[in-house]
Amino acid sequence: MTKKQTKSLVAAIESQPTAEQLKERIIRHLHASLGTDVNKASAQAWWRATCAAVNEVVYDGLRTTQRAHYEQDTRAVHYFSLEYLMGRLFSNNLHNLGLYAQAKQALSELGHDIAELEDQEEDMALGNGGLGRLAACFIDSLATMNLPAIGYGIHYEHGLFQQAFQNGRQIERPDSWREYGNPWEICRPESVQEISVYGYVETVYDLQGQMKKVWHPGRIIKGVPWDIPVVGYQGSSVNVLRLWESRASDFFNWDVFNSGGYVDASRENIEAETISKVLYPNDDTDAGKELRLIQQYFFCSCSLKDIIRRYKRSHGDDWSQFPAQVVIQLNDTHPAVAIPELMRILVDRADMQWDEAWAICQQVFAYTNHTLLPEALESWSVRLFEKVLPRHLEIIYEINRRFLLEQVDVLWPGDNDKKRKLSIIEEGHNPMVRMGHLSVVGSFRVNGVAEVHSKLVQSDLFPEMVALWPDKFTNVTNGVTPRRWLKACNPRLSSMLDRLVGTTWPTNLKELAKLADFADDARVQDDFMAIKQQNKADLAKVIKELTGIAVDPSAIFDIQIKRLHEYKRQHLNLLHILALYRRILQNPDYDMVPRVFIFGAKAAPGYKLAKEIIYAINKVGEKINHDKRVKDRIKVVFMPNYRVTLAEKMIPAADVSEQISTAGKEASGTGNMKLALNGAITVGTLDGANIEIAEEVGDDNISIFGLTVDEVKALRAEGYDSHDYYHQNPEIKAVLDWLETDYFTPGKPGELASIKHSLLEGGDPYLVLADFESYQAAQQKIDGWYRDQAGWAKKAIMNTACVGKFTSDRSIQDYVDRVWQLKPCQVK
Ligand code: T68
Repeated sequence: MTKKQTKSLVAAIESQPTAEQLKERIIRHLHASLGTDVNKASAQAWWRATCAAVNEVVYDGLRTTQRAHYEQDTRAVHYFSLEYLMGRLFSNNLHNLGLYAQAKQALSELGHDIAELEDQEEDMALGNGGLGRLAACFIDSLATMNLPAIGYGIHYEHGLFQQAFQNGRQIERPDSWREYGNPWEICRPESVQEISVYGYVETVYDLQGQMKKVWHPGRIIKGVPWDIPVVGYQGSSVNVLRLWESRASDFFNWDVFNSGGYVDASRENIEAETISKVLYPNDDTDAGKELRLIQQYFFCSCSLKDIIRRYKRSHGDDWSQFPAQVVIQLNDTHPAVAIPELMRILVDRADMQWDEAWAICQQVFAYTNHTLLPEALESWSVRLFEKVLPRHLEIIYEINRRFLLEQVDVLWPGDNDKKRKLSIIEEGHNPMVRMGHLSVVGSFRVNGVAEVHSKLVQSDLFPEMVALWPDKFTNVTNGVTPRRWLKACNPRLSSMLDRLVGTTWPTNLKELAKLADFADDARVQDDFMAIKQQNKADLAKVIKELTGIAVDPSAIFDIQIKRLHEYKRQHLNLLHILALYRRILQNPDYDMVPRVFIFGAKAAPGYKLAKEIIYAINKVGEKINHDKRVKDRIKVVFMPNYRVTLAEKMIPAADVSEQISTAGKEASGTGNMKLALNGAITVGTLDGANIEIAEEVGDDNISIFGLTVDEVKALRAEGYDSHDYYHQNPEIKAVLDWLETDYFTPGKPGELASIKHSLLEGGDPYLVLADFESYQAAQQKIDGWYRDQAGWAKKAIMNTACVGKFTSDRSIQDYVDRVWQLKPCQVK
């Protein structure tokens, strides 16, 4: 082949395929990869063949990116997260590659509707909620911004459970997202790692009389990496998400066999394959289970070894450049065990002095806090830690000993209270390892995820740590990727934006501000409302299919989508619905704009009250939806199996966004950002990122209610008694008493009583009754606003125009500036 021919071949490979070329590739893959034919291929086969055709482009980008990173020996961020809530990748990859239109045309010429093929894909639901989805948005932004990055996590066989309703109650079914394989992942047997757990530690002395610790593991487990290419927008970089699958190690079987009696002793221990079997379905509680600790250690150890292998390829045994090349972001404390693991590798395996090793650790790790809820703060029983990771416990003790001696005792000499409070080990009958403390001590930077949250992390959670290291703490407000959460999910609005503000907004979301100039323009208002109307009509069809409930797209679509939790207060929403219903029954002509209240939420399977709230919403909905007297002024819909794919259909159709957590409890929220971006008006408390959304959109364009963080604290301090509200507000009393009757559960009185009890005898820990009246007023405001359609359109437009700050690209840039100190790497 001549030089010229080679050049043109490379150009052909690298250039974007046309619709015609895509068609050829799809058919080729139908034959050569799927072993089927156009006449008999199923929709699934067509989808897979299209994925394979797309992957030809993806893999090109992957190779080029990896070569560029290797040749330029770039500093990279390593995002450690136990969760990635990716959703579907098909249309996302097509959009980011700029191939959506071509693929749509190619498939249509082949007789297939692209939307139908999209439905062939299972959601990749390897996460619970906000934290996992944030990780997915971040890796999208990292690739788009050409930043060298790799995401590390677990290749769960079963992601978050699938939810169905049986007589209104949540039932869970296992999720099997890759039962028949997944076209996006690549197995990398050449990068398998082995990790150890259990066993005991022996103290030995070498020939120089130096003491050494030798860990004799009880079990060795193999970690097999699966790579998911992460395609940046507009064909920039293609980074990787590397997920570890656990397998039994061949080596281990012989070891155990040879050690005789050990087999019996270890029988109770966790089987290797179990480790990556299933995602823990708790989004905000710490279960403290052995398998969970092993999951955390398994992926941290595999990932660290992977990072070190790659580092050594360029730097051999010279560790001096390690902190310059590697930064590791801990997504909450879940991967905090990486800190003692890196210490173990450096001290025990690389024979480094403690001080030198610790200096490296403290330059490499950074920690993001996502919650202040006490029940979500991770701590592990020392006894369990010792059983699973005996050497790591010793290392944690040593980290703690030095920390208390060299830091705490220097600032507060002889102050044992301070030591007790700051110790990584919580003393007591059952001593615990506090993972938050470990994360702060072992990191060079700690951030919260919204301004108010970061302040509370500093003032309420770690005030003494701030005194020790004031510069360690910072804020990075969360963001969402506008590629998935506007461009791909809301094509109608996207085209309108392209026309009005230009086409660069997907990578420069502040451009949306130009839309504000059109907020008073009657034509633009009409177009905006017409698009919303069409999106609502689309959602109405989905609602009908999934629930059988007919809803009118001209009603207000009022949406609350998030995990079910008392602090998120879906039951506050429910009480408001009940109050409206009661008003209608008392006054048949009650004047309100018709509203469809739409919920989407999974409850953790073991969270009883959350499940009761789902049941109550379903039962109240059944009654109201069938009550002729309501005359369709209220509909209540609970969408089953809420997940990323459903969010993509609901968010573009929302008029009202419910963000009603108790102030101080929601670290940030990200659904609030997605909904505002798509022109929904927020009914919200001054909590998390709601505060920053309010700052951006202005008071006229958001309906704020409820106690502030300071007022919540003051009310608690003076002694909150929810009974006062029950007795003083007849509407509250009536709706709570209603829940105790059999009105919504004929023949079964008391079935919904647990909500009332939690709000009265239970003390109403999330101040639902305290905020009720103010919530009603905020909802009344919405009703008034909606009556003026032009006024509403303006508010909706202003929401889209003003939330450019909340792109995850800005969050990532903040991490780059405040934490990672990374440079982009131009790939092409
Ligand atoms: C969420 N946290 C925050 N946790 O609740 C939300 N927890 O305010 C914030 O916007 C989001 O993180 C992103 O910062 C979670 O989603 C979990 O999912 C979780 C999972 C396991 C254990 C504890």
